[in-house]
Amino acid sequence: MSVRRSRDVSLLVKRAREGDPRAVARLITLVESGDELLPELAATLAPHTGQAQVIGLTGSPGVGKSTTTNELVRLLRGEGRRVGVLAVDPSSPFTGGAILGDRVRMQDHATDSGVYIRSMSSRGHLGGLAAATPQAVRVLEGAGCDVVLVETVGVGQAEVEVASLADTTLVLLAPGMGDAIQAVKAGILEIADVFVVNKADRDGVDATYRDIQGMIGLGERAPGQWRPQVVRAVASRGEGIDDIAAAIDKHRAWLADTGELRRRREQRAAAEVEAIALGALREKLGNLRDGTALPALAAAVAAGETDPYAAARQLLAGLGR
Ligand SMILES: Nc1nc2c(ncn2[C@@H]2O[C@H](COP(=O)(O)OP(=O)(O)OP(=O)(O)O)[C@@H](O)[C@H]2O)c(=O)[nH]1
Ligand SMILES: [Mg+2]
Repeated sequence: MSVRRSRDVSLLVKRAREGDPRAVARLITLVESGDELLPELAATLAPHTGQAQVIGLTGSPGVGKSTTTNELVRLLRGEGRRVGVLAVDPSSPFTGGAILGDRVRMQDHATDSGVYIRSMSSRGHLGGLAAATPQAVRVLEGAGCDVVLVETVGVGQAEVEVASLADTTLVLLAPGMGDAIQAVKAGILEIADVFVVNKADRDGVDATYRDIQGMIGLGERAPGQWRPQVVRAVASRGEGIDDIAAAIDKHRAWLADTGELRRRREQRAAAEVEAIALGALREKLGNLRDGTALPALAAAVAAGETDPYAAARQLLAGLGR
């Protein structure tokens, strides 16, 4: 059977580890669609994961995430590192047009076998993108990527969740978009390890830079806590990319020195386990609701034969089965 349609998880993982991009694509498709093979896939990948550096990029539409990603890929490839890129669209239920744009902007690396670029949407995954993305990151790790870059459009809570799966999260801003204020409102300030004021070739860059520094200054930080770095860039000209990389390295060193890296990863794993468990519970509960258990209990409660707490207890007991 062709790799593109294979359901042989061991074979696919083996091929992916050998660098076959079609096997990687197939595995991510399985993740994206919430395939029933996911538990087996996760188990097969587990021994090969936990080492890659995960970097998140988020920010308003058009702020320059893909352009910056493209430049970071170039830099990382120059260092000989294998790179995976996930462009995650939390808003679209299917793979849409924005993704095409990403392909175009990242096509510099289209023929480089050390780079794997993939767009993702939350087509069918039980826990949505927040649950699917970490699995996709694992696929890329399992396929031998040293660094995984995750790009998400900053349009709501989803990107906060997705960005929080990264070791280091970059939040991109651009002059004149009111981004600094928006960032604070959307709770982005809390997830940003590095702010990139992109499009620094435009008017108003100094004001944006000051705004964001001001916002950071207002935040309370215990001694030794990370203070978000602010870097200017003109991604479309490849300017400031070294500074972004330096800020990422600095954050990486801080993560390692303070034990925060491990703490973050464990926190993430906990969230992931919880999301999967909740997804399974919700599904079971849905089955109960559609079945006979809930209607029967509801009738009993409505008739005063039992109380809602006892009924809920019975319903929960039914979930264990
Ligand atoms: N002037 C200027 N334009 C830039 C800069 N960086 C990126 N652009 C342009 O901004 C546009 C959007 O860039 P993208 O990298 O696609 O932005 P994005 O954040 O990935 O966009 P979405 O994925 O659609 O949210 C493109 O036309 C880029 O060429 C920059 O530093 N200065
Ligand atoms: Mg993009």
